[in-house]
Amino acid sequence: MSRGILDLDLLLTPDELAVRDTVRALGRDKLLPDVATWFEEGILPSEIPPLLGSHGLFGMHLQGYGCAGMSAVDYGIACLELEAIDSGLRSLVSVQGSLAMTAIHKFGSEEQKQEWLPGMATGEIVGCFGLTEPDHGSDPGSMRTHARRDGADWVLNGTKMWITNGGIAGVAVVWAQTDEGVRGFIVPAGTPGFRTQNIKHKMSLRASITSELILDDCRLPADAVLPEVKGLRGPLSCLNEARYGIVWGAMGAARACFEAAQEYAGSRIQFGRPIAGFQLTQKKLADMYLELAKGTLLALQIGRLKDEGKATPQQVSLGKLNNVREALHIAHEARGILGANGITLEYPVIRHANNLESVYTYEGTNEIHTLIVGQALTGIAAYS
Ligand code: TGC
Ligand code: FAD
Repeated sequence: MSRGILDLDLLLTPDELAVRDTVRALGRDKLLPDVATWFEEGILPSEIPPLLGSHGLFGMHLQGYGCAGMSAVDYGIACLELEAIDSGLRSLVSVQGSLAMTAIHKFGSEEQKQEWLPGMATGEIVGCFGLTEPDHGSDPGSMRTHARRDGADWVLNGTKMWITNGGIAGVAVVWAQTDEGVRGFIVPAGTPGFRTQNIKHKMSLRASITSELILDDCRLPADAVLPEVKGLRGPLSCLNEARYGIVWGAMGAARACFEAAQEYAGSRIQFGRPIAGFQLTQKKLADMYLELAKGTLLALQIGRLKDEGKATPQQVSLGKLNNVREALHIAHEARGILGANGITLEYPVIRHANNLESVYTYEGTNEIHTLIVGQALTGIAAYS
């Protein structure tokens, strides 16, 4: 959040402002200086997970097992500040904390929690979350990956696609069809029959590793299954947590683009005056600020509801739908204001704009969240 016309800082407590300042300083000092290079080279340096872990950013809203036990609003603010640097960094935190750790925390046995969560909280172990498949994205209920019993063991076969952190993960949470419905499995890296392959040639989310997970007669012991959930409700309830982080995070990317455009417009002279002095530029900046402020208020409202235990999946969908769509508009407008400079990595705008194309699609596409909101408004499901 930034002061701006509305002075939204007034809505935050001193503790929340302290979280904001800590993560903002981490981003400014340790991440921003190199993030464009990571994006250009398509890498995520191995020291980043432990760095973020040392700041308590993994599973920061979870209780116990080395997690920071912070509020939903604290977590949202951290997502915003990280995504103001790069969506790939927020993705790392979302997938680690809100998807992989949350699945184990919510649905794992005590032994599974003790074994995996402390190392994931420090970032020593990276986790990934395999739901999407090559032929089943928006409709994960049709997944083909399956697990069958063989004595006490489970044997998994199938392919997961577009999996953030896959190639660097020490552990994968993989969702598979079974005779009892969809179940979650903990698959340690190095398990025979399990391998990953990184996806190349991405033009978006380049400072993030995205991979295919291949399970070929991958044999797991009986205690690899998450015991506390059966059915699609399992993965979908983890998605609520990660989608919530995106509601805030998207406003971070939007803020970075808005600030870059505002500053550029003030210093770029054309026709003898700053381009900020043209009415057309002012309309763009006014509209961008308006959507940034409205989206941040939406995120805060959902966060406050979440901290009261009242946030619904439909509210989170409303936030993801609006904030990612508007962040993408803001990024596109900012890119235009920067003229030719808008297409280079010397400025953050094209990087954010490209990243937001992924954010628009993952964690439920723009269309899927539209349909979730449509169903909430009409009572009629229109997915199929
Ligand atoms: P449907 O019949 O509606 O529901 C099946 C069961 O799930 C329950 N449920 C939910 N539970 C908790 N939270 C939610 N948001 C839930 N939505 C549904 C539902 O109550 C039911 O439970 P039960 O016990 O009655 O069986 O399922 P459907 O097959 O019709 O699907 C509905 C739809 C389309 C909304 C759902 O499939 C969906 O959300 N699709 C989008 C898939 C998606 O978002 N994938 C994301 C993959 S992970 C990712 O992208 C990570 S990106 C990296 C990063 O975050 O940075
Ligand atoms: P599709 O489902 O094939 O959709 C294609 C188009 O059709 C979209 O516009 C969609 O909105 C539209 N469409 C589909 N169904 C309907 C409908 N009923 N009505 C109207 N329109 C519809 N997945 C994971 O499991 N784990 C991860 O860590 C992960 N990380 C990702 C990282 C990146 C960088 C990306 C790009 C994706 C990641 N994903 C991950 C996958 C992501 O969740 C899926 O891409 C997403 O759910 C959409 O699936 P799809 O790409 O197969 O598109």
